[in-house]
Amino acid sequence: MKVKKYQAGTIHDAVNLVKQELGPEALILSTRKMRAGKGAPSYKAQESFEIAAMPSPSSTGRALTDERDHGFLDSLKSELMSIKEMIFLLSRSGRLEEGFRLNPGAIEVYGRLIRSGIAEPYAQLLLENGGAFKENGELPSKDLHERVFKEVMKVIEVTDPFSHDQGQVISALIGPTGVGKTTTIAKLAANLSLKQKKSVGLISIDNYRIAAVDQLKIYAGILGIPCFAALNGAELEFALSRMKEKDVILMDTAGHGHYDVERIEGLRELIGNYLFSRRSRRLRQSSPGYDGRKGCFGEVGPVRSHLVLSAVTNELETERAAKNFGRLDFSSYIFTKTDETQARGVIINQLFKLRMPISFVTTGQRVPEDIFKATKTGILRLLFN
Ligand SMILES: Nc1nc2c(ncn2[C@@H]2O[C@H](COP(=O)(O)OP(=O)(O)OP(=O)(O)O)[C@@H](O)[C@H]2O)c(=O)[nH]1
Ligand SMILES: [Mg+2]
Repeated sequence: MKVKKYQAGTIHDAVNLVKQELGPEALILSTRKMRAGKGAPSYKAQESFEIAAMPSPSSTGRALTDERDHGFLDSLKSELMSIKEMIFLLSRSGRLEEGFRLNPGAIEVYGRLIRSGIAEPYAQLLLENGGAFKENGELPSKDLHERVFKEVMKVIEVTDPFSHDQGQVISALIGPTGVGKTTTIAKLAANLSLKQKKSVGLISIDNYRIAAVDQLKIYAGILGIPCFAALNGAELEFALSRMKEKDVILMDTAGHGHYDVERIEGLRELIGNYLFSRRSRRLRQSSPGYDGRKGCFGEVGPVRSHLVLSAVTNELETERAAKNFGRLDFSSYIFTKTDETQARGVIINQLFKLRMPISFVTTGQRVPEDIFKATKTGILRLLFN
């Protein structure tokens, strides 16, 4: 495959040259700025831009003969950018245009961020913070990639709700309907009891679907752990008191449409007194029965809630869900269904909207395999591999 170089006074003109000669499917290998006089042709402009590109293999007429060809092409394509994509990015880069003029290599990194599903304003911010547009700096593309990845890592915080050794841990999974709360509880219960050898109990407080309790009871039966249904305050208190000795109690809650504020409030009435709450801690301090050390009322608790969000939900809905479920003072995000999309940037977009640690990420329907404890590098891999 033949690589050709194109030079012009502006990045747009260089792109147009590639497009005219190699067509919109051409693949861009590199972009760089050249200073006038140093091997650059004598354009009127003081600097010029060079793009190395090659025709798309599918347009050359050469048949892709074997699997290796396809594999090579796939990996190449995921690294490179087509001329169509570059034109698209340039046309939408707005205030970044000047930045791309200073450092054309940044376009490749920007393309990678956008392809991962990170929204444009956040992608721009990450590039800026990574130093892509410093006056004096035309960073080699590899360095810039690394610096921008570091910026992405700075946005990610992680936590493990079950790691600390402060007595019983009670976790409630909350979130919109169908995001995978019950399945995630089953995965967590299996991993905690079978791998980490902790004693685990389950409580279902789904009072909207009869089948919901059965779904959880089936998992509990397989694992040989107790499971209680609690549809009101008294039943919840009973369930919690029966499992006082357990290391971990996992609470499954009914999925609520995130616009259904009334039902979210209903759930808060049920578990609110047990909830660990950062926000209302000060307000509660003087209330009778409040244990300031634990951060909740009563003998049991605190219950920490974790918001389950699907990676296939769009950015706006995810933000609204986080806002409305914020009434339940969640302590972390759990992102599910990351296997159902390749643009997982919704995770980063949500962190920009509301910074909160991520505890777990799920990657498929298999119980208990398809889950991993959130780590910065694990999430970075998920986003860019
Ligand atoms: N592809 C994929 N599917 C998942 C994942 N997690 C859960 N699911 C599937 O999503 C569907 C809904 O899962 P549930 O666990 O019942 O979801 P829920 O949030 O408890 O649903 P409600 O209780 O009705 O609100 C099931 O078909 C699960 O197998 C995941 O990580 N990837
Ligand atoms: Mg459920």
